[in-house]
Amino acid sequence: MQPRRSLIPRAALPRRDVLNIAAAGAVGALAPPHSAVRRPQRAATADLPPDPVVAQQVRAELVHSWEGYKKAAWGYDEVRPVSAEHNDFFVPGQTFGLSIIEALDTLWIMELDEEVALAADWIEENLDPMVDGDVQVFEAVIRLVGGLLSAYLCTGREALLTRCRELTDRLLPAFTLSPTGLPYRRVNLRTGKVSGTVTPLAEVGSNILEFGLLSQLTRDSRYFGAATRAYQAVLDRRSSLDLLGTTIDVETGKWVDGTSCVPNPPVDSFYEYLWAGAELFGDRDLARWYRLLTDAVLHRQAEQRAGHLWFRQVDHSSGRTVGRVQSELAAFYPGLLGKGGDLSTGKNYYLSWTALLDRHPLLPESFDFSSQEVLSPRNGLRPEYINSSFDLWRLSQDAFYKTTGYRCFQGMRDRLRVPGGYTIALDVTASPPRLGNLTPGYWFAEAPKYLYLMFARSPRFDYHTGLVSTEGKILRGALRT
Ligand code: DMJ
Repeated sequence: MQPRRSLIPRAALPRRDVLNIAAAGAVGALAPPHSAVRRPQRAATADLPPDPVVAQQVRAELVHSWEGYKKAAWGYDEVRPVSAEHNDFFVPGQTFGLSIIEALDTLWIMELDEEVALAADWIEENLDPMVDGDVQVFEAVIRLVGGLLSAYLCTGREALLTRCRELTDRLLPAFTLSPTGLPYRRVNLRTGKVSGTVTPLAEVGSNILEFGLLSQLTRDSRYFGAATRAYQAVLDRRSSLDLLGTTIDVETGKWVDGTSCVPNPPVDSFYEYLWAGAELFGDRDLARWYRLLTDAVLHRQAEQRAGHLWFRQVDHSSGRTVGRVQSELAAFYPGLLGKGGDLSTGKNYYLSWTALLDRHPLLPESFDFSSQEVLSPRNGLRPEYINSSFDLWRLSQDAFYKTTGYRCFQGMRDRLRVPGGYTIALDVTASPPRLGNLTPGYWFAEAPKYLYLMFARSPRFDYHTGLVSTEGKILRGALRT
């Protein structure tokens, strides 16, 4: 059976009680009609092996990097695969077993059940939610809280939900101690002391999925309440153009950097979570806010350059152009635009990234779209382009997105695979690319999972209602028998 689309309606959504988990998940609407868009010069379906072959290739590569992590860094946050060392992601000298938490639902989707058990056992026995150190709230939410939630949904192991709640309770002071409701950037998990008064937008508003779901599962509305208060505080501070800035002071509530840089970081997932929160909880306010802000971005920031669509940076009050930089992380936005109802625009933006991929088989971290100059030649083994391939394929069933997603994967496999796993690159403009020495935790959570889901037609994922977070964590649609 073909997977079906799952999108929120553009306008009215039924208001649902976030604590009513049975009701959540039923929201969905038809996609907008398929619109014709420019197609690239290059043949779309050439060189694509049969789906099961690609699925097995992707699974084998995930296993290769997972084995590299296990061998050199088991129990630590991240592996340095070239030197066979480990990296502490959150707090120097402390571990959260980040890669284990990031990988768990990917291992489960790939039916690597012995590895799933190993990972879940480690978490249950070793994860300390009261580490004496300052953790970045945003990263802890999307990676750890989200990872533990999806681990619970995939395995049904109650202890994983308990750990998740313990950890989230330690993060909550970042929200509850704030006079505006905008979260502080960091919190000490042991003492509850907060720090970091200037917070980027993505860090303010990338928690509603995890907190809302936790509220549903525990019947404790404090988490969802904290997330919605933060959103409301931001929306109250939008400009007359309906644009938002980049960073905000959580104590004064004033913008520190008033540039609207959507879809670049550090604002990217703020917008993603408005759409996804509306989808997951059927929340009308979130749907309305997503539409309002996205219309302003499309109106004020979209720009055609040499036949390609990009998004410039503008002052959020005046609309004046202040930059034409595009970060690789913005490559998630084609998929979001599609899911939010702007499929034709999403496809066009995807084609811009695909043209860049033709020139750089490993996408550079950032470039100037007016001069085409590469500003940062790094490649962080990032998932954003493949994330959009997955989203747009789910919406359209168009094989073009499989072909191009696979091409991106080949670019990584041919250049970033090392005996100890997969690594970031320091310079993709060098030939061969100059390699770094890190497998970021998100590698285990995202790109291989999106690719596998596209090609494997997994019986463990509900392709109609399935919903993943910004970190690729499966928060709805894990099919457990
Ligand atoms: C991931 O942690 C998430 O996708 C986040 O939203 C953005 N950055 C990384 C991947 O690049």
